[in-house]
Amino acid sequence: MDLKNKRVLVVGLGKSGLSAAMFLRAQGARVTVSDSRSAVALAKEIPALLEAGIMVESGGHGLLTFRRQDLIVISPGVPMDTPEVKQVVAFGLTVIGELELASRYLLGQVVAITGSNGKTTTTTLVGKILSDAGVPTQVGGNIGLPVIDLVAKSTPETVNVLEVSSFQLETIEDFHPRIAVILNITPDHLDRHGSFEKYVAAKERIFERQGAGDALVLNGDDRVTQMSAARAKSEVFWFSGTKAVRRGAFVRDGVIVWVEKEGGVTEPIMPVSEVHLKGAHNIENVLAAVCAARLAKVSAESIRASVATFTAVEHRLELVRKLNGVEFYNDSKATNVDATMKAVASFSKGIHLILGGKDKDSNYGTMAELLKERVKAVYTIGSAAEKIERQLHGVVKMVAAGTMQTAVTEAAKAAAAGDVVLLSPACSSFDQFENYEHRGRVFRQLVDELI
Ligand code: UMA
Repeated sequence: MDLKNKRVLVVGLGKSGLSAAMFLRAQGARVTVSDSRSAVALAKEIPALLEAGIMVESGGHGLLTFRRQDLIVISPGVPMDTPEVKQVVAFGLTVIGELELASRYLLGQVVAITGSNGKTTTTTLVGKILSDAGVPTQVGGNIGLPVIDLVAKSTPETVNVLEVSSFQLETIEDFHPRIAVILNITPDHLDRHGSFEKYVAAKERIFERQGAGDALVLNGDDRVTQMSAARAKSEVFWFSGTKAVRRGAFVRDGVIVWVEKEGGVTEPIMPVSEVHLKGAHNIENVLAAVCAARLAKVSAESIRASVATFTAVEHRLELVRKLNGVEFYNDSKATNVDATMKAVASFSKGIHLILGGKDKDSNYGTMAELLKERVKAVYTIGSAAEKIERQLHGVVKMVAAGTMQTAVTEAAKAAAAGDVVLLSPACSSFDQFENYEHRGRVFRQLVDELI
């Protein structure tokens, strides 16, 4: 792809946009960036861009700016139905995402991992297993490091382990992972995609360029991903926490095992008791990681050693503190209902649950039965609070906390020894925080300050 002197517009000036703009400029393109935020809000980014010879449009997107380009690269957070984007697509202009741009330059193989939940844990674990085994490995993507930032250090021997989101997959063209993993698909981001079907279709694009010789790893216990298999042209491998699979990874008599070929030898990997992650959902993540690692030819012994020394990733069911017999868990990454249900299911009872944030057109009522069984009280925060209170009315005790500070104080006051205070909000964070990491850090700090 020759970018020299090409006019390229980067839409959105977050992490992805900033990295993409600098990369494009280094390739000799004539780059403009366009962001809906004001010049004041972008004061930190603008000087370096101007210095690099990049033009900046702030405070909104101008149709004329969009129409003047040879190529448009959009950030994951910018929807394809943004009016200016829709117009130029209709006009015949090429619009790709940062993931697509990066994959055209990335050397080596790609292992791509998607799913509604568990992506970051599984991506981190696969990265650890490969690098522990001596494979030259890079980890990036939705996990927080734009893929374009991996290009410079990639070599033909590199294995690039990428966490990919439905937002990123919406704007691919030739992205082609050697190994693709779909962990699970449950309703999320319906506000952006418009319907569950469209969300599933975006996720399934992870394997649209795969063919014979590539591998697709799917969850044998997930009704939606089971159906994806019929559309795959690559070799399908399965993982299951509940039953034996024909090809892939599963648990037999308390031991994680791997079967490479249908009817082939069952190879023991490790006892489940050596996994130091909480919850049944994390066993699924480990099984998926085992599939990816065995497909990348890492030995069973090496996988076992890596998994046994892997502990929880930040903001994912992370134990913050134990105070007067009460455990405080930070699960700020639980940004949808399904993730929260998995977190709640990891504790038998006595849970004080902090819920809320920015709603994504979710149905909180689906949690009713589980919450009734295990949760002592729900503390609502953020703009989704009222909807949550309405949908869970009469199910459990509700405390309208409003802010994280009040929620932590009230939950800590009410919790007795043996109880758990769990931040697992089922919503995104953007109404009160910069992102889920910021929300998790605020929670951790408030918990650390409790006396
Ligand atoms: N913006 C516009 N016009 C719009 C919308 C946004 O100009 O119509 C601008 C905003 O003003 C802002 C910029 O776009 O300046 C933000 O871009 P972005 O939302 O794409 O954010 P990045 O910082 O580039 O982060 C993105 C991912 N964000 C999203 O998908 C929303 C990060 O995933 C990812 O880590 C990063 O790229 C690196 O790859 C975050 C996320 O929330 C963690 N992901 C979702 C999830 O996991 O559920 C999908």
